[in-house]
Amino acid sequence: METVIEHWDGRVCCSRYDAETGAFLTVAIHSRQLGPATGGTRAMAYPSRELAVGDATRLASSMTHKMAVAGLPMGGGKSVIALPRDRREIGEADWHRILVLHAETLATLNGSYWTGPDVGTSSADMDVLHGLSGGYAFGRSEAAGGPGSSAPETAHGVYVGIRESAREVGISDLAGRRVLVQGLGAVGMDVARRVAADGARLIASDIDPLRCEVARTELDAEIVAVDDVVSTACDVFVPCATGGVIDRRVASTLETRVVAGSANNVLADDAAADVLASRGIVLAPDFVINSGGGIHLVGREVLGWTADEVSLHVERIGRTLAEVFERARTERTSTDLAARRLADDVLARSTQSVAS
Ligand code: NAI
Ligand code: PHE
Ligand code: K
Repeated sequence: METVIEHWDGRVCCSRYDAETGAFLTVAIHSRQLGPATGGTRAMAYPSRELAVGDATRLASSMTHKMAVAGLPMGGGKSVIALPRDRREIGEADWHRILVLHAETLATLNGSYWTGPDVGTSSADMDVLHGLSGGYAFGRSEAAGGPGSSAPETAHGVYVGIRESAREVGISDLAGRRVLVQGLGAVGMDVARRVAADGARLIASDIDPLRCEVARTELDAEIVAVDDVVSTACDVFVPCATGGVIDRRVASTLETRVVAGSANNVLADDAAADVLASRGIVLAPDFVINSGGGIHLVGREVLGWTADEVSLHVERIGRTLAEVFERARTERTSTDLAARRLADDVLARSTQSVAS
């Protein structure tokens, strides 16, 4: 049988199953060429273990690109905890047991990989993982001596990236523009507030009606049903929910000029980026525009930066995107490929390849 690993150029992928909770845990280390691998722990239900491993490996590769393009001295990795049911339906005791098992793997990897928060995990979970693993978790709560959530700096970077991407299609001011935010979570709601403050006409969607209600009453957002998002016309589409939103078919019908959001692996297939490019839709590559959270975690915890220094680095996402767009123009490629080439150049220049 052909497996997902056959299509992956990473270094380590290890999984374990826990019969007691039904959790299937995977850690993927894609590269350590620039430094120890890092990437968050994602906990959610998956239709199959194969899909969970596929998500871990793809997301780990993306982390390698994210760290390289952001100029951070870290490699790429990711953890996926495939749960037997929705995260909200996992009891406290089971969840704690799952964290204990994950921490055991982190301790075994002994610093080759550092985790952090992602979909389905929080700063409080990082407090537990840090304590039980021997310190291999970024993003602990401030109460536990950590730098707190990565979401605000991720949102900051996405906002900077939206502005730069809009400029690329000739939109210098968001006032009066239709900005569609998919997913009103920690990042999406923050981005929605920022664009609303600029006078954008906010359109929003979430599977959680309470979050929609907040956006409607506080930000005057027009709410669209979850299934109608990709067929709703807008100037800027901001995917901040899960990945895999834009496949070849969606890319060929999307009514927008810009795609710029935080969702990791927003493209569902290899053709989607080319289809967007052929239609003149500017895509801000996910691993560039959503790097603010990684800059916050690695900046504060590895490089000793202050919050202000983190903020300054996050502002640079705008210039990096401008460089990606320029490269896509001159090399006649999609912005996604241009950004990958930028990452590959950084990796090729690095000489610290012994541990890779
Ligand atoms: P979150 O879990 O706080 O928010 C996600 C939101 O999306 C929730 O409100 C959820 O109800 C909603 N949602 C889920 N499926 C949906 C659907 N089909 N349609 C509409 N809404 C849907 O997560 P967070 O932290 O805001 O992250 C959002 C995305 O950004 C994720 O893909 C994450 O991987 C990515 N990201 C987050 C970073 C961070 O620092 N928090 C950093 C880099 C990427
Ligand atoms: N999970 C987030 C991301 O995908 C934040 C994160 C960055 C977590 C780096 C760990 C390490 O960017
Ligand atoms: K989270």
